[in-house]
Amino acid sequence: MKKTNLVLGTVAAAVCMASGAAYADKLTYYCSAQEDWCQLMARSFEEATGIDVNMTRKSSGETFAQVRAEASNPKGDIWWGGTGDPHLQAAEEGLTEVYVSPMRDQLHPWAIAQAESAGNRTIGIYSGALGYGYNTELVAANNLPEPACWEDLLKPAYKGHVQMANPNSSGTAYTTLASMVQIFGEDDGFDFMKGLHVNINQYTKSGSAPIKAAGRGENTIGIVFMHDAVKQAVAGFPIKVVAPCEGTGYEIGSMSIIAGARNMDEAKRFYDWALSAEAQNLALQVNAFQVPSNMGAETSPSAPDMSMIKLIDYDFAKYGSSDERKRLLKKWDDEVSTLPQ
Ligand code: S7P
Repeated sequence: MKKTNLVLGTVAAAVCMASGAAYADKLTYYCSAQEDWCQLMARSFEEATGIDVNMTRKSSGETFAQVRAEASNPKGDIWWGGTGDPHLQAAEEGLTEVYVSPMRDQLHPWAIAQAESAGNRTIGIYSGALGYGYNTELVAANNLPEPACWEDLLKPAYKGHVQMANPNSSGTAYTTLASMVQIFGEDDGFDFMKGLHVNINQYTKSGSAPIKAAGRGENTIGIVFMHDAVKQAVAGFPIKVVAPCEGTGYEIGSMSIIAGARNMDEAKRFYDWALSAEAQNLALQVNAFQVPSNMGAETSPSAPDMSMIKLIDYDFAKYGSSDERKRLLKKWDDEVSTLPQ
C-alpha cells in the first residue's frame, strides 16, 4: 500500500514537473481534536505518504472562524476533527469542498448521514457523548454533594466550582449550549445556562481544558465530552465521569476539505487515509476514546459505552445550520455571558 502510494506520488510529481506546474508534495492541515492526536495523525500521514504536513491545532469554533476569514484566499487544505456543527455550518456557507471518498462503504451509517446532510462537503470521523467529570478529592475536601444530573450543577454549593469553555471558540461548549436547548426547550435551556453562569469560575477557550484543570486539582467540575474526562481518569487523575441523568447531547466529530485548497490532491489523500481503520486506530495510542467511524476500527474498552448513555436525538441539521448557530451564540453572548456572577 505504502509502495503504491509512493509510486503514484512520484508519477504525479513527474507529471507536474513536465507540465511546468508547481510541484506541491505538502499539506496544510487544520486540526481541532486534542493536540497529541493531531500531531500523531500528521506524523503518521507523513510516514505513510512522504507528503510534508504543516499542522495547526485550534478549537472547532476558532478553526471555523479562520476558514471563513481565509475564504477568498484559502491557506488550509484539510480540516480534521472537532465537533460536526461548525463543519456543517462551513458546508452550508460553501467554505468546504464536495468529495465522495472511495472509503465510504467502510463507515458507520451515522458518519455517512453526516456527509449526506451536508451535500458531501463533510463526513463523520468519530462520535462521543457530552457530559462532565469531577475531581473526587476536591468534592470530598469541600464537602460537596456528588453531582449526577445537569440540574445538579445549578446548586449554590457549586459556586466557583464549575468550568466550561466559551461556545464561540469551542465546539464542546457549543454542543453543551445546543444540548441544553434541546433537553429543556429554548427558554428553560437559556435559564439553565444563566443559572450555570453563576457557578462558573472560568470560560476557557478550549473544550477539554476544564477537565484537564480538574485533573490537576485546579477546578472541581468540568463540562466536557465524556471521552475527554475518561482520558484524565485513565491517566490516573481522581476524575469521576458523569452521564447526566436527564440525558445528553453528542457530537459527530467531522472532517472537511477546504474549498479552493491549494493542495487538493494531497487533501483527498489525507481524507481517504483518515477514514481507514488503520489511521483511526491511531486514536488508541493517545487515549482518544471516541467511537471511530470506520466499522473495522477498534473502540477502546475504556471508551464510554454509547448504548448505555441516555442520548437525545440531537438535531444536527438544525443546530449545525449557519443561522441557528449564529443566533444561539449571539443570544448566549447577549443574555448569558454579560450577567454578573
Ligand atoms: O479530541 C477531543 C475532542 O473533545 O476535541 C474536539 C473538540 O471540539 C476540540 O475542542 P473544542 O471544544 O475546544 O473545539 C472534539 O471533537 C473531540 O471529541
